[in-house]
Amino acid sequence: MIPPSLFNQTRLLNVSSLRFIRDRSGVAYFSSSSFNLDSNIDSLKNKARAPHAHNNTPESIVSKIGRNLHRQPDHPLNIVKQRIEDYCQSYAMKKYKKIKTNENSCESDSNTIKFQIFDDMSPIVTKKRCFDDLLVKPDHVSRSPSDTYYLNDELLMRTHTSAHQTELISRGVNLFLCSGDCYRRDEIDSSHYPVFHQMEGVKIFHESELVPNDEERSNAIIEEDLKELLTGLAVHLFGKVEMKWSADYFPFTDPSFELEVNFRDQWLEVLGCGVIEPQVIFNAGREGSKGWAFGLGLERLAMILFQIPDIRLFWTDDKRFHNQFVGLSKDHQKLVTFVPYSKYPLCYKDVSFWLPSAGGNPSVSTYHSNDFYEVIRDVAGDLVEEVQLFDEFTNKKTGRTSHAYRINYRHMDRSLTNAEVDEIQFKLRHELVTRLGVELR
Ligand code: FA5
Ligand code: MG
Repeated sequence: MIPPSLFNQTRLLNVSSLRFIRDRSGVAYFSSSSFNLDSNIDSLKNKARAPHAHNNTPESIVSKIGRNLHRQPDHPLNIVKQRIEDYCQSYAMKKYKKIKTNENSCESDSNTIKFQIFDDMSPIVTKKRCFDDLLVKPDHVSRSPSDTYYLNDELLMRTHTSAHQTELISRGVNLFLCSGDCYRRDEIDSSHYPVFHQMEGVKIFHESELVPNDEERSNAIIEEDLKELLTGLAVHLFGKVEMKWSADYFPFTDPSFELEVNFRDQWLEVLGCGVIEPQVIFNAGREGSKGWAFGLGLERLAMILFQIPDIRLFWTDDKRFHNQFVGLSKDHQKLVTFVPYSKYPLCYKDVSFWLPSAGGNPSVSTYHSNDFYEVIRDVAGDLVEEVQLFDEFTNKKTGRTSHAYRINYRHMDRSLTNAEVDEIQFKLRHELVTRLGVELR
């Protein structure tokens, strides 16, 4: 018999790509790829752990591989994912006509009328798919090991679901939604987490939907459709909320936009999107085609939808969190407002240090604040709610720079004792010296 957890996973899969595999106990299941069963999660994790001089992916990150929160029934990320998919399908049914490419073929029928859903593509991708194909310049900061978890010189943990754009477009998929866990060495606060979930949407237009030989008008049609879909989605999810479109920049789209939604009196960026650069489509082997793409942050949307105040909560095992969402993966209308079950006291500690200097030159430093955040995550995990740089100065005589940070500690499920936090802070100070070479002040 298929265990319930696996049944739930297989139930969500795209039937066309099912295949038969066998797990370690000899029980056979259907799977859409080799990545959604425990044994394959293990092999992904082992791949991520393989020693390499440029592997900068710590165990705290590797342990998140295969959690697949976006596919767990009744998890808020799964609920929001399903609601988006539902909305997009109904938009497609209304708006996109079936297109016959020629009299004898209805090849594009299934592609254009419904979004194809992908939600179990491997989070380990090549540098080519994640950056090169998307025209991210070789020296762009998003590629640097201070921002990205590398496994070796070729493979990395995907930093965005856009890493699947050229692969899927090259396979001839013209309308798709692709969700998955993404990994970034990022700052620490209530709306950033090093592992988060995105949903990519892509539509490649058929030439009959555009204006022949008129790039400007064709791009206007693409842009209008993109914004209509996404504005409609925001209204569908949230009803009346304050939102604003702004111009943005991505190397793989032009023009590019971001959408922000007002959440608890702050603007929260929920998505990036734009008209796909012709060169990206060329890289996918589909020269001359045109389309749009978007990337949604599923945590941010779920935070707004359910009023979840802290991004760390998505990873908790606490029943007081999960019980509040029971049944919602099936019931797409029901609205739930998350009721915080606790707000345990905050405990903050400050740390200040001189940055390490490079090659004996005090005014040049190898230090990157993302390295600092990573050490904090390794030592204190989810106990850290927020880290703020509150003082920075350079000593004119020595040329050395000092940083002072405030670290807010708070457990989501219980109170922390002062002694407990002191011990973590002590360990942290030690690790900062040994791993980053800073001089504590
Ligand atoms: C991207 O990742 C682009 N790939 C989006 C895109 C796709 C643009 C297709 C154009 C076409 P950005 O870095 O802004 O863009 O991230 C998109 C969304 O992911 C953000 O709006 C935010 O909602 C979410 N996000 C990004 N970083 C984090 C993080 N550390 N924690 C939680 N959510 C995050
Ligand atoms: Mg952005």
